[in-house]
Amino acid sequence: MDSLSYLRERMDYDHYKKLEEIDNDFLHKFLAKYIMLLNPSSIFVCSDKKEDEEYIRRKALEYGEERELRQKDHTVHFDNYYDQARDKKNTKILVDKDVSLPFINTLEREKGLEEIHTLMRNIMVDKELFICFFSLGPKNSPFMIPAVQLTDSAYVAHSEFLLYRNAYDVFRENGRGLRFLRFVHSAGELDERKTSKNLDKRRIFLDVDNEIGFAVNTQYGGNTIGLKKPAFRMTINRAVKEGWLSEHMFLMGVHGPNGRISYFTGAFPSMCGKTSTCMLPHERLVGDDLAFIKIIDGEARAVNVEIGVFGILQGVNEKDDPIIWEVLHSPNEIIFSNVLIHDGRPYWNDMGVEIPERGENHSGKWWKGKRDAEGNVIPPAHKNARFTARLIYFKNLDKEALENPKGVKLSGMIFGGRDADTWPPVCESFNWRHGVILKAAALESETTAATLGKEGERKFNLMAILDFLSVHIGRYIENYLDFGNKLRVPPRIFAVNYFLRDKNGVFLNDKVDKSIWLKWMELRVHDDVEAIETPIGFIPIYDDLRILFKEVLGKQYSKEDYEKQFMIRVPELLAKINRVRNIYRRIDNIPKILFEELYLEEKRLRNIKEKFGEYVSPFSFL
Ligand code: SPV
Ligand code: MN
Repeated sequence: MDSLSYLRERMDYDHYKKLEEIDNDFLHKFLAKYIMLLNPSSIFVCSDKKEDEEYIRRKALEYGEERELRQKDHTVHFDNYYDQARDKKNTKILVDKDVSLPFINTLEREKGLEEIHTLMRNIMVDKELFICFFSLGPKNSPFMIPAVQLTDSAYVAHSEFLLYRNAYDVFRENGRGLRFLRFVHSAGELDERKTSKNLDKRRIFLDVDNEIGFAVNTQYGGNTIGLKKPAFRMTINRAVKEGWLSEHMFLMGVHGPNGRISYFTGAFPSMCGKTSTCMLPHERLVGDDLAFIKIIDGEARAVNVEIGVFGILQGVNEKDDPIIWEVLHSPNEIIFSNVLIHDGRPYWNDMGVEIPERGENHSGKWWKGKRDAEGNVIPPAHKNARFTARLIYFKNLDKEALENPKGVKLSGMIFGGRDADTWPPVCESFNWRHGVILKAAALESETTAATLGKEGERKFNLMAILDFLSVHIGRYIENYLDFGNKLRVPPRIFAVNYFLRDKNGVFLNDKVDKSIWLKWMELRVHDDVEAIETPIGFIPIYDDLRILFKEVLGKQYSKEDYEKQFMIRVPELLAKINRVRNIYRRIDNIPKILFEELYLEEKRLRNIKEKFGEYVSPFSFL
């Protein structure tokens, strides 16, 4: 039987019709194959019509994956207690036989497909399958990548309606020959709380070469929302093949003097200040998680891949995060996940208001002091509790930048991690290749609650992308180096560190200081201020920061603070170079430039150590 006839047999005519109208045999074959395998009891095909989206929302409630809250259009979703973050261990990139890639959890394609198909066979017999069409990047633009999602989770489909542009029209109007990504997800059997039950059989397998991703027996968004992190593995692969960049980065506009706006991307590992930076109330938000960067007319231009936010709640409070706070407290369509619910209202840790001592959370019925099976006290909300919301709700959204099919001109790229003792708060690289190697490819960060596993360990995390890397690391770096060479003027590359501490473990900066570093970087990309040359790059001049602290925050910035923060810590910097070099030395096919740049920086550091000692005041360089 041909695919269309099979599809006709399996679903109501209205839904079949929506598929038939798409002139793409490859799509029909794919759908027929997986419908046969998953064997759902019913099928719903989503077009871009509002009523289809409403149907999904209704189903999320009806099937109990979401519940209504007191505020209209607010819902809560719970993931299983042990399904609260990305599962790195069970996420695998499917590869050809005998291929192994450094840092990447791989599995031979044939074996992976067999395992996942076995797990998925008949998994939807008593479930409804949703088929949805979305786009990564703005539609009708050089950035657009269409995708189709199959899922039995109305929560996952609902999340995607908040996070991505509908693209059924793209499939219908340009179906013939259309190249698109494919995702197949099943939450698997659910328990009485409607959370995935068979976590021992949780698998996230990504066949990057064939651009198809699978997730099974999990609901957590980072595993299941196909267009988010599963797609990211595929777009990294495409980008490297095609000579552009697909990055784990926010995108934002920073206001400069005289109405000027300059755009920056920022790469930070999860929970290291990425969201709080791009959400700064006086700047312009474009995206908070994923960016595509391409060369258009010799310029680096960037877009947000998404149109929504799957953001962290922990620590979000009215004072520090006024914009997010307002979004969360208005009648917007929002999904809260893994928060505490009391009296129909959501609560999360460190939100700056009194948190009730009982309610319901990711562990079920909850009371203060409750312990889990391992004996750990369960906090009110999970550390990785999140909200899902559209960007249009955010007051500081740069709507034009979000929608511009040509993206925005990129002036600077920022890299930052959680680092207690090595990097200064802000530093500009000497040039593209210095930045790519020493700020981006040498990025390290302490682990956080965004992934399962131990927290607080310093880990190598180049470009904050290591969790998602799907190609050989050497090729990935080489693509970056080449990208800069093709640009008329490459974006400046900066490193920031919001987590520097003194010997007693006390943070050396305030949470709000990050706006100053942004303003300084904005001035630097236009050469409006000079800077101090150090062995690791350019750092700010004290007087420029003093003025910015006064103007932007109304704060006195003392020379003592500046000196402590911008001290060049030679032993720590040298140790870092050693760590990073040792990592790359063990890998084949790393561009030579990487070792050259590390060597040069090491030499510069040794020179100043001889001249000024181990801890060098920024004033010494004047
Ligand atoms: C991250 O952890 O980097 C996130 C959330 O953006 S997740 O979707 O889980 O990846
Ligand atoms: Mn992310």
